[in-house]
Amino acid sequence: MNRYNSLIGLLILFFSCNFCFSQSSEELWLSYSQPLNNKLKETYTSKIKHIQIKTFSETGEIIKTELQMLATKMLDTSISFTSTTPQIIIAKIDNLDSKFKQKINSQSLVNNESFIIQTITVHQKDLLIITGKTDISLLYGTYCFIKQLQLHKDISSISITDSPKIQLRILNHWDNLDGTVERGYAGFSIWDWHLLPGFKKEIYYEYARANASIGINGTVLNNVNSNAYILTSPYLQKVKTLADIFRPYGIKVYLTARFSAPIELGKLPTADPLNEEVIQWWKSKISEIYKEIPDFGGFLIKANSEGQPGPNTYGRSHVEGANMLATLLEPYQGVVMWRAFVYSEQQSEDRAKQAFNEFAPFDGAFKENVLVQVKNGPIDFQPREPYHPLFGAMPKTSLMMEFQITQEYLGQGSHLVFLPKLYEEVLSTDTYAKGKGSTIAKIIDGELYQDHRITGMAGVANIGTETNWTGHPFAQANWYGFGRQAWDPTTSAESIAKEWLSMTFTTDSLFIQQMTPLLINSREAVVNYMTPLGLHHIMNAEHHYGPGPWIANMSRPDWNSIYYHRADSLGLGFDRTQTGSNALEQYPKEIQEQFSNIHTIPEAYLLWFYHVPWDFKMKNGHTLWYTMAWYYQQGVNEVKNMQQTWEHMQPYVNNDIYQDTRMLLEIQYSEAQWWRNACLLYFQQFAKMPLPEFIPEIPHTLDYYKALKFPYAPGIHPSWN
Ligand code: GCV
Repeated sequence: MNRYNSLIGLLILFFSCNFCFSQSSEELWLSYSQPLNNKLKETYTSKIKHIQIKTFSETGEIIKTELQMLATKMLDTSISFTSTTPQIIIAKIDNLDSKFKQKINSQSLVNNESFIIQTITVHQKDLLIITGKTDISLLYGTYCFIKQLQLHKDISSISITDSPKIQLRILNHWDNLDGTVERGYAGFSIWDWHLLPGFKKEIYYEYARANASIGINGTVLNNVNSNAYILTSPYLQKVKTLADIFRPYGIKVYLTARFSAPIELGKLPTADPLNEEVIQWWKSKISEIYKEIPDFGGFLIKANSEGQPGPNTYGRSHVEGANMLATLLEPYQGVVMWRAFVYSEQQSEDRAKQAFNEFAPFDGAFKENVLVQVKNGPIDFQPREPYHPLFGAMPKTSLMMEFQITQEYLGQGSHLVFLPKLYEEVLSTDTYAKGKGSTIAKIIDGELYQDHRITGMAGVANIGTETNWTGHPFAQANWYGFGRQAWDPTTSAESIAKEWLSMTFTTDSLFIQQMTPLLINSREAVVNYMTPLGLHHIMNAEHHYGPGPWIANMSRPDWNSIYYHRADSLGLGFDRTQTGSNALEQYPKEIQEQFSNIHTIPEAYLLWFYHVPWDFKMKNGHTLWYTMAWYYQQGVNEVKNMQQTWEHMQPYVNNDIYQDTRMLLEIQYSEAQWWRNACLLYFQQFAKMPLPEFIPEIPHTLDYYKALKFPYAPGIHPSWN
């Protein structure tokens, strides 16, 4: 019995047992356990009984395992994998019989990951073909086919052709070698460095399976605040084990490389990227890596930011640093993902301007295998930011998107926030870079600048050792959604919500109808109760959880909340127009025109760009103060609505998830009030206006909120109302 046959048995046993006790969310969206009516069960069963898989690779075995799991768990049946009279053939296009091939439009297989699922008629009988150019495309096609069953779609005359629009679809783990996860809210790192390379934990296979099912094809295993030890030979053996596990799932491994590794590991006196010995050190390290991992993806680098070493340390530029590594990786088809999140040691006049100032002048200077990885906004993963002005400003550079899936600033492990809505907002934003309609999606998927050799999207992972992977059960949706939008950045948040809910819980239309708006509205809710109207970075600056608009004592002014909100007796907000830092100047003229008038700027960005008088008349006819209070209250009300909706969801989900989510929503409601109360009391000192009548009486003083300590002991989570 080969490894995969025994794996099939083990996985089925494992999943079935979990299911006997309670529906474990370890299976994520691949539990295949949603209720299914008998008629559909019979229809599906009759159509997938006999399948021929014409590939004998490890990936072929994974496809077989997955289909068998589907049959066992969803249909209470088993599949015979046969070459005689199959109902489904899964084969690479070159291995299809020519009589089948001629019925397939193979031209639409535009790249090595594209697939076609098509029903053809042969001798008056239906035959379903899943095909593509590579084994991985067959795996993607299989997951897509399985999804149709999970969504209870009619598969009788199925015809789907799909290709990823973005080449590198990558998770960034901020996992440290000691097992902790920076900004991780789901336990510890799933990489057990102490037990690797010997122990191949089942979780590694589960991780690969989940990622492959949503098209993620790369993973950066370690934190961007990097430890050079990951590049030592013993660690590379560990990395190799993971790479070997992930390869048949189409997932490449990448590492963050500490720029000063030649000093730390190579004992050189410098890490100057133009120094010959340094270059030789990297050359031999890269050769060592590729000997072990021939398809190693490349390096992700955080340089000269938040204390990380980088080329500037040696008087060299980002380009010199990135290109040195890129030159050495080029013979192996490796890439460098060079982060534009530069947060320098010296405080700048406006932190929001720094990345643009440092990177835009280098447009066209990076080598072809360098991607500049840019966070979605110019500050740092806030609930809402205007888009990063580098998008559209570097037409001769491959820019890669960096989203955060882990909820560092959005309630961490306890708030339900559906992030695909945030991603959608960013991806659909018009940069006007090549006229109207130049969306960010078109920049990062290469549509706008076709000569870009590589396209990419990264998501900072929210995965950890918690049994449900992500801490908050609904945070799974953010991992899922990231994968879907990395595959196709025009995928709507609503369609993702529906898919994820259906695949994870049930396709019941009442459930979907009620839960889809809950997910969709959850993002606006968090903006409203934390940072409405363009406020930003007013959280507690130490752990980034809970409100802290009063924070003024961090070691640097641009870590302080007061630096960002600038509340005073005149008004609120950071003037980034011509009269202030003029960060607005970094945006295209169409945006400048709209945003440089306080009456035409979208109110969602008002306080990001303007210092606005408290009594400024907003579009609703009320003052800024009144309107801001209204948004805070609106955020609280939205969470109450979420709670009320959830109350009715018990029949659709298992009791553990129901109770856990109920409790988490209670915490979220309580903390939405905490944000509202603390921020309003703090800002009221400057506004000197009464709280509007719709704000319930606040039972505590500002000093009470300032003195609160986080985290709270379990069971004594305070109520703020
Ligand atoms: C990995 C923010 C986070 C840091 C993170 C940094 C980055 O500052 O708070 O934890 O470091 O972004 O993206 O590099």
